[in-house]
Amino acid sequence: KVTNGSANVESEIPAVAHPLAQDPKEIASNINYHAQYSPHFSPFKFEPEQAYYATAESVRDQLIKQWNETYSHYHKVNPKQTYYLSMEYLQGRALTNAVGNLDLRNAYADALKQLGHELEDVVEQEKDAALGNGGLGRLASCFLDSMATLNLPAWGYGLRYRYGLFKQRITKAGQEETAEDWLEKFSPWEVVRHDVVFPIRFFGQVEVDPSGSRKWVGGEVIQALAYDVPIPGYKTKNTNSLRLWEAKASARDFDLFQFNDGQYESAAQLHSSAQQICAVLYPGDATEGGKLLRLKQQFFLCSASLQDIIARFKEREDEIKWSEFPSKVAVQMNDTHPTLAIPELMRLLMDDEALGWDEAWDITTRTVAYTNHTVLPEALEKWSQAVMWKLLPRHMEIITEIDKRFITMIKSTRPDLEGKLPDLRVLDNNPQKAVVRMANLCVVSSHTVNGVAQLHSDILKAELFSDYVSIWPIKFQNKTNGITPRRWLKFCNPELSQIITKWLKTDKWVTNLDLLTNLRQFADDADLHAEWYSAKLASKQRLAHYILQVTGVTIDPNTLFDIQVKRIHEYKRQLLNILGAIYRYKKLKAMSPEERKNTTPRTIMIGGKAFATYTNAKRIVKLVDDVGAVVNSDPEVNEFLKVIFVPNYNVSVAEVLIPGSELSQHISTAGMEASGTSNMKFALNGCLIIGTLDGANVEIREEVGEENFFLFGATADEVPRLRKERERGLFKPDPRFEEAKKFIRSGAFGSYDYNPLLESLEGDSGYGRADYFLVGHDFASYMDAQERVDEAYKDRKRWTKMSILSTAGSGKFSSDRTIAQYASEIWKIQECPVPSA
Ligand code: GL9
Repeated sequence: KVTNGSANVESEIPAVAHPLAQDPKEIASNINYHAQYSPHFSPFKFEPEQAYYATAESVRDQLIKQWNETYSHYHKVNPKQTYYLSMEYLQGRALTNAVGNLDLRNAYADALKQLGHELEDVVEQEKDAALGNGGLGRLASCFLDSMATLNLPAWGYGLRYRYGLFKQRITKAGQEETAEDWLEKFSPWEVVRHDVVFPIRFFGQVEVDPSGSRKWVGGEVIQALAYDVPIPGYKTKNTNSLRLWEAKASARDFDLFQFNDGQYESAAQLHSSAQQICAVLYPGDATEGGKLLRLKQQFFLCSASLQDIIARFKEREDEIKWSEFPSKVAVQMNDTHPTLAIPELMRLLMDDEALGWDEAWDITTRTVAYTNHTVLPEALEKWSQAVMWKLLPRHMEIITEIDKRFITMIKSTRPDLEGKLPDLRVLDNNPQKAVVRMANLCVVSSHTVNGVAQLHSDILKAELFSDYVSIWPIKFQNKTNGITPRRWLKFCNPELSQIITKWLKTDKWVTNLDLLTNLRQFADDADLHAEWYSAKLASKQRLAHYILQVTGVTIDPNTLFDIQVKRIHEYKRQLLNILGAIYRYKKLKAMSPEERKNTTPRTIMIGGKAFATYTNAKRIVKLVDDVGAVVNSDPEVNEFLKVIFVPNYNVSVAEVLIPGSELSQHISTAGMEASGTSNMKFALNGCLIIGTLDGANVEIREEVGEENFFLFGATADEVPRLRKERERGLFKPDPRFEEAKKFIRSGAFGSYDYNPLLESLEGDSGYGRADYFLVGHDFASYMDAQERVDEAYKDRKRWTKMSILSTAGSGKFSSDRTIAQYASEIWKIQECPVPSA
């Protein structure tokens, strides 16, 4: 018998590698093989950590086989392929997802049992790959899963950051950030490709030869080295790649002479400059700082990816016809971060492949498409022209030419828009601060521009991009976001998944999520209600256990679990949530013990990371934690209310929180959240939403039915008028709102200085924009909606029915649907399934 602590010393299971083992016994041998022959640790130890690495390597063998077959199949068929360019991927953990998609979960669980381990404990050893900030990065990861599952020939391209998103700790001072070392040991999910290396130039100058052709020379040249991460589809052979670039200097750049001369730093100067490029994930979400480095990162991604794409195009054509490039290549830019793909493709076509401007422009504009993910003005990227001329002189020439030609086109075809040219141009030549407007460059150069939810796409067309719409009416589309039902239901909530499969008499919903509508016919069935309720309770217990582990606070699974998890941002209005909680606490305090018994007991959980220099966001984190400390230790009311700040929210924490939630808050100021995607995850897991008519909430409410959605707040078209009225002092606050603020001022939650937060609501700060996010305006309708929640929760039958209908109405929000629409309406690519043997 194997004991936990040595797999290969006492084991009766031989160490044999069966790369494609299906049978638990063979899989166990295979895991054993890796424990012995890929000895990253002493082979005499087989604790969960070693078991994790050996298991991951065994799974990787399975993936590599499929991966090679996929690559050679695509190579043979040579279909049009999509290349998804993104500065962010929030992959989370890979093991559960990989064994699930390979349909080997039970076999691996059995195998590990034979080796003395539980799969559940082993998967916990894996660190999250957090190469992204939030929704935008997680969307990219859901898209990769769907592209592989739909057998689409597609690649993800990104950067291999040494340190991903920071780890958040909550201390007396509030949020503290530390580096998250996801590569501390190593990642078994990446394969370094020493044969895939491209030179990336920075700085330098443009040289013109006698024939007049231009070339970018000089400066510094750094190497981009590929690391590939296999992306398995669900129950399909197709296994695509996420190719992450790492920056390296070559040996040639190491000055041995200088080094021997004792000049260690200058000898390795390019090495250290290379190391900086992929050192950290840019914190994103509208920030200053590290600008040049960020621009270098963006160019590094674009240049390496396009060189790779062009190399593959050339390799697969017998005779190179550049005009066919757009029928083999679709490039999708995930927000404006990879905009430099546009001038870089132009440069490669003109300067390296000797094409003329018109031909290169035609190819580029038929190849690239752009997704916009936000209308927040501070997030619309603008790069200093001066910095760009220095770092990328040839690209600035090209961008200037694009700008010039756009002006000429407007003057000759749309003289009515001439007056608007200063806003529509790519270059903003304001002498104080001349910049390149990346969104404008994207719109001018892309064949398609899309928003990420219907409301957001409508706002783009009516406001941000309205004049462009009049120039190119068919360029603009909507692609409502989606989430992968594999990670976000089947794997994270196996209890509920089994119930769904049982009642639908099929598990086809996993790849055809619309089938969930068939649950509607059972929405009143008492047996389903009993099963549904007990699955939810089990998930709540698991969540309560997790909360106890990470915060030391005991929460009661019989209370209403109310969750808001997302990046901390004023527009997302965590402040509205906590003010509501404060009012609830105050009211509970004023009640008699008898009265309290008639209330709906709640556990409010709030989690999310605040960007390190976003002080108001950090104050919100501190306030939530302070309120929790007071409420949770108040014996008079803590049976009826608890407030928890959930630390270090990330993908794997979400996988515990979402199945265990009953109410979730998506309460952004209308018009500001482009889509939101966690709203979809909660709804899919039978959680009800309290929310505004913003982003994808609008569509979720349509799908689940308005009676199953707790709606409140101003609508997007009312917001501008309300802001004006607020500034003119026409706003009459609800007394409950005043009471909650007063309670904070009274010092009830400690002596921390909350005045800046309160002032942001009241407008006597230097902002000049009183309560820009309309927390005060929406407070009354928010509290009314919360009362409707309390009432609904008292009736378990009613609540369970609403919960079932919520899941039943979530079919539309599968990323399979989203990706199928991108494939047919933007990329024009077809599936390319790898034949089975
Ligand atoms: C975002 C939007 O804010 C979200 O509403 C949207 O759901 C996602 C995906 O389309 O994109 N845009 C954006 O910059 N972020 C988003 O989440 N920010 C981060 O990812 C931090």
